[in-house]
Amino acid sequence: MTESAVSQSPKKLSEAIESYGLQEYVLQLEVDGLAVVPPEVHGFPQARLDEMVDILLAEAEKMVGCAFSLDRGPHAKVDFPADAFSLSAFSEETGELSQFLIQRLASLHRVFRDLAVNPVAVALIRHMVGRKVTRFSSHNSFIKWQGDYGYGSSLGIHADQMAVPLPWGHAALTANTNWCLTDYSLEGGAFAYVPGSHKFGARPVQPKAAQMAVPVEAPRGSLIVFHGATWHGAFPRKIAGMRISVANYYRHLMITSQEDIQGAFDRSLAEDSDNPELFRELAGFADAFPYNTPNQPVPRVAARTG
Ligand SMILES: O=C(O)CCC(=O)C(=O)O
Ligand SMILES: [Fe+2]
Repeated sequence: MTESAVSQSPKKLSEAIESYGLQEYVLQLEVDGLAVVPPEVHGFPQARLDEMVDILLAEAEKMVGCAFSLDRGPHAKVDFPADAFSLSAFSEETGELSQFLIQRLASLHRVFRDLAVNPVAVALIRHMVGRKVTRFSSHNSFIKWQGDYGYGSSLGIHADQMAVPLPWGHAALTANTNWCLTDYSLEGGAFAYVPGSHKFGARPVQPKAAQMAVPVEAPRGSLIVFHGATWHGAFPRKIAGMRISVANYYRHLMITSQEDIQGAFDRSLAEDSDNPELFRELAGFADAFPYNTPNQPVPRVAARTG
């Protein structure tokens, strides 16, 4: 790793925070470990978020085998594989699952690549992780419908950077965005989180974590940004219809990514985005690690003189 690859540029970072008027969200992230950014601040058009809903509903139908609609959810009864993993696996409880993920969104359609480089989202994430060291981890959609169980009584509370050994520091090792493509309400299965928990420097402890969790109620089009140490999960969706989000998850470059974007993503797609240069950087295409051929200079015998 070269010195320049890890050096920070706080000046440019604070310029980004200032030029987009993000000071109040930075403060919220410091205090609560989470901030909700309204559409007029992040600037990603509602029409393009609605386009995502159409793409995701069509993709859900392809994957599951029945139609999905916002007011009804799946139009047929669906079964999960017996060993299906869900966040409720953090507890011993079992129940009927009512969500799945659509993964690798940046390969699916340009609109998801544009969302991943939204300058406001990236500025806030870089504020927590570091400007030059922020990379993509994964781009997934949470497709959720009515179901009393949800993640069970634990609310699936976890911290995204939980696999990293303690102690954690102030800087986020990972940081996340959840774009609300539909309204978030308590009854509708809102995101759940524990304000200030990013400062606990600890993994969630139950049942305290679920008792302390509050819903993030926000209209569709809102952007939820949160620190990798923030305790969070979701409430069950008690009402008919669907809750859809896009989770664009970011990481420090020394943390492994969820999706193998460096190795298995069609790099030409980066050029078909709002900001190819930023997409390439966040995708880590030019990073020194991981290497798959030796990358260090090797000395050779010097030319012999006489
Ligand atoms: O909305 C949810 O169900 C949880 C989202 C989540 O845990 C995440 O995006 O990391
Ligand atoms: Fe999470």
